[in-house]
Amino acid sequence: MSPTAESGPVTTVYTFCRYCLASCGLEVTVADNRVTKIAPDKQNPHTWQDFCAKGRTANQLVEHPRRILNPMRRVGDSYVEASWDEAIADIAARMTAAIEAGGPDAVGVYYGNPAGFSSSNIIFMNGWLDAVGTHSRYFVGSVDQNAMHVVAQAMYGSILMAPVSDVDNCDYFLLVGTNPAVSAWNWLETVPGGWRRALARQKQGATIVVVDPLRTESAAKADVHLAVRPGQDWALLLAMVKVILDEGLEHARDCADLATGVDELRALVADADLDDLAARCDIARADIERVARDFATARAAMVVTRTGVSLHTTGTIAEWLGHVLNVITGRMDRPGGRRYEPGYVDAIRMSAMVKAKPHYSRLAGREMVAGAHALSELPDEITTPGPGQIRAMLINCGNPVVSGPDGAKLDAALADLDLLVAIDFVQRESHRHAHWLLPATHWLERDDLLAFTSNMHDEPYLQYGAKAVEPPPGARQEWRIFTDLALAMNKPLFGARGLNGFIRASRAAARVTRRPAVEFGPHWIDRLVVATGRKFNGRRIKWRDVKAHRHGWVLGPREFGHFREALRTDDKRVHAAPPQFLDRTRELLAEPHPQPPAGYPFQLSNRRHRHSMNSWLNDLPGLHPAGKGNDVVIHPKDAAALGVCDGDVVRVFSPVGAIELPATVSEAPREGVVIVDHGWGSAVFDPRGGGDPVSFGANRNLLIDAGPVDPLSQTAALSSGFVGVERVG
Ligand SMILES: Nc1nc2c(c(=O)[nH]1)N[C@H]1C(S)=C(S)[C@@H](COP(=O)(O)OP(=O)(O)OC[C@H]3O[C@@H](n4cnc5c(=O)[nH]c(N)nc54)[C@H](O)[C@@H]3O)O[C@H]1N2
Ligand SMILES: Nc1nc2c(c(=O)[nH]1)N[C@H]1C(S)=C(S)[C@@H](COP(=O)(O)OP(=O)(O)OC[C@H]3O[C@@H](n4cnc5c(=O)[nH]c(N)nc54)[C@H](O)[C@@H]3O)O[C@H]1N2
Ligand code: SF4
Ligand SMILES: [Mo]
Repeated sequence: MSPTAESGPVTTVYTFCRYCLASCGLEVTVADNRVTKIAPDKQNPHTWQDFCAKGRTANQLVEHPRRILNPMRRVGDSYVEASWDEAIADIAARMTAAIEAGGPDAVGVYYGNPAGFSSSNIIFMNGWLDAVGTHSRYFVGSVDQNAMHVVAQAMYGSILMAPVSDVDNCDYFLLVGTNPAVSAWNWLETVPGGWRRALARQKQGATIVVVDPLRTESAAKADVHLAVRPGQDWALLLAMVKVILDEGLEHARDCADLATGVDELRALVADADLDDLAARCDIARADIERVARDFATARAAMVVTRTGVSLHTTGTIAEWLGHVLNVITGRMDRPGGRRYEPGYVDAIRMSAMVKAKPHYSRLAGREMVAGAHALSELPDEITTPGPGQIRAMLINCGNPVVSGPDGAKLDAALADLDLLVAIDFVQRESHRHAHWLLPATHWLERDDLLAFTSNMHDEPYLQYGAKAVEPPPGARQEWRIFTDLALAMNKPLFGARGLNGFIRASRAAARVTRRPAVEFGPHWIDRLVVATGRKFNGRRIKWRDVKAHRHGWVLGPREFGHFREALRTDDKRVHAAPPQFLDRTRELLAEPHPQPPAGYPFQLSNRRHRHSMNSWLNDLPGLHPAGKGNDVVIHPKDAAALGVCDGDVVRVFSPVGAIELPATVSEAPREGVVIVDHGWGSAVFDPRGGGDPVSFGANRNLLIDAGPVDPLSQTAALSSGFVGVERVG
């Protein structure tokens, strides 16, 4: 029997951390329904080695002094607690009124990164959105991984086709725009302990190349560090493709058989000039040639691209060229390269079953990416009158005023709504104008299978995310909130007629039989997913075996040979040169070299820290000393020219905003680039106690213009906008 919170005064629960996709196995000690200790679960066969202070202090968020414990309704400038019945009834009535006045698109949603760490949340939220029939869907993709989705769709036929890294067999790592020493080896894939494993390969002779404008913790350990100009990875990677194709270093068989479009690539690179590309990315031509040759001729190699590549207006092309390098040098589905892990659930097939008609945004006219529109479009969609104008909005696990471009513009738009609902633990910056705050449960307080990340792990792996403690009585899981809203709005959940009646009946049956499991909920879906999942050793996985493997379960060996069968392109080949990417690259080649606009001579880049998780852990005293904020890191030569000394307070400004923060003078960034971590400057309010909001550091995304975006991924220049810097006082 797996222990639960009720089974005794002191219990140990084995589960996993759901802050990041490293998914570290945890051993959680519980006494009286309180978490007293969180340690790595060293019996977990797949993942615990990345275990960090964020996981260790997760109970501090559960016990956050400002945690919202019951639904709270705004009355004037403050909040009063209300019952769930009141909350659901009022929200449903106001959303229904918005729909009656303006159609289904009048109701919008933004869902952030943590939503992806709860299958029940994502599935039931989409069920509710389909019930409402709204296209006003916004998510974190346009400020994170959209470039990858666009590339995966065009090259492999599915937005979810995410190749995983075979780190332990790799001889040559080309890591572009990623800092795995800090962020762990994860994005739309996860290699637990990936950075240590790469360093172990390095000890055995492997080469690590890090491409990053900042000398990061990872760059410091690398054999080669290329300090690229922000946003110009596309030029660097295109130059490498050119060297490889011009010198005949490609993998002939894969170029002829696995991939289509290699001739189009040859034509593209024939039109590009190496010196021009080298000047754009500001890496010496000789270094580019050397790395390209070493990469192409290494026995086993991989390119890995991440947020440092995607968060620019050139992000999709750079992301694409990273995949191209892997494909043309024969790195797909080969040891030491990038593999496809089928996992126990075929998420690609599941996602292909949802056939949505393309939708173009009302004002910008852009098509959805991965089922959602771009965050940069949201403010105008709220404030511009006309059919389809958003009047009611729900924020599910997100802080878009801090995570997205031009936070001030979004903040003003959110203030203009007729209804803003936030589901979260605490009231943060983006929830400032909320009419309703709905208390969420933490992953320590809920069970979840998290099945659809199954093929992102670097080996077939399954762990049931058991809850460690019961949530506060007033908190609710998102799936329950979305189901209640669908029922109250009389809209059929999942757009499935008859389902609402069935849900009501199952609830009544659960009450009568006093068996909560009888109620329709995500546990039904979890069981179905496992029962219909892939076979291992010729047998289907049994639910009781899932529960029995408390420390997690490696279902079988890492296998090669699944990549081709997973392709969803019509011809089952990799499309190495999608025409829209060729066109966009030619556009970029025709553009003049990047020049800072007058008055804004620096490029603003970003980095992460081990103890921050985007915007949501920066106020925890267990992770950050009180009063700590972010700083702006400036190269000594730039600092000298500005007359700025280490510790001085400076103003960083752009055409759309300005922030003040202390300067750190350091040789880590390349000249002309200043670094400010995102995620800071988010107020944490006190809707229950009425205390003043607390806020640490500055929101650097106030400086990012939301106007210019990558036309393919719809991402703004989050990590390459131009700014000015001046000393204050
Ligand atoms: N300039 C710049 N901007 C960036 C980035 C960058 O590198 N540079 N990185 C981008 C990336 S990669 C990301 S992922 C985004 C993040 O962007 P977002 O996802 O919009 O923001 P987060 O800061 O992750 O905020 C998540 C919120 O969800 C809440 N939350 C956590 N767990 C739960 C839960 O289980 N239920 C509910 N209801 N709420 C929960 C937290 O309290 C927090 O308020 O930021 C992006 N923004
Ligand atoms: N500790 C911690 N871990 C995390 C997170 C966190 O917030 N904190 N967030 C999680 C999430 S949501 C995500 S998406 C992943 C992200 O994982 P990563 O993408 O590895 O995230 P970062 O550590 O920000 O690394 C991005 C690197 O890109 C560099 N960079 C910036 N601009 C450019 C550029 O133009 N070109 C190149 N080549 N490099 C550039 C930055 O200097 C930075 O070192 O991390 C996850 N893990
Ligand atoms: S936040 Fe830390 S403990 Fe949690 S999964 Fe990521 S690396 Fe592991
Ligand atoms: Mo992210």
